[in-house]
Amino acid sequence: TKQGGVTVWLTGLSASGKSTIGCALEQSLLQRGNNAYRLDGDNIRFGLNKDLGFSEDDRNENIRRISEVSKLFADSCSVAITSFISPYREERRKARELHNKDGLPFVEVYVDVPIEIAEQRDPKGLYKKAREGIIKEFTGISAPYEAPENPELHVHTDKQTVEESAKIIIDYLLEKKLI
Ligand code: GGZ
Repeated sequence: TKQGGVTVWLTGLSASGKSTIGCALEQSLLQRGNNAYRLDGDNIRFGLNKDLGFSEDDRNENIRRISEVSKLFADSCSVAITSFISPYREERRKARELHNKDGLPFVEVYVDVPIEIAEQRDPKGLYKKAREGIIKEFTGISAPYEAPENPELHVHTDKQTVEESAKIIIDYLLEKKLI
């Protein structure tokens, strides 16, 4: 039978590991012969959403558009993998609802890491700039992050490797017969 589509929605702080896990997940899906497509800041915030910044309104519009696009990919029988902070619970709920009303499955994955560890990683020096007040409204420092209460999956990137986290997601998709 043909693969059905699904959206795997990764949420978590900056430097939590969303993009890295998304890449690993995409690779293993493609190797298994599944269609997969990754949406992340590099292909969305510099294109479709280049008019948006990081105010609460802009983040919500960012997530709304990404929800619509991921739904289209899922509808085309692909595994859509989204890697965005998506800090607001209500907007993630709306993304789920948008999928569910079209009968498309939505798998929320909380990519969890203590903020201290994310701040130590600071691969782009953004936490430092946020502490210095150079970047305003930075998630976890001067803007909220509302952790998921009931995600389908919860991975801890300070305790699990990228491969382990990706495998947890693949195993879930297999168990639920979504791939
Ligand atoms: C949070 C910011 C900010 C502010 C720039 N707050 O680690 P990164 O660099 O590569 O990922 C972060 C990315 C967040 O964009 P999202 O589209 O995922 O955010 S949201 O879902 O909230 O709309 C970070 C960078 O953009 N960045 N300024 N103020 N992250």
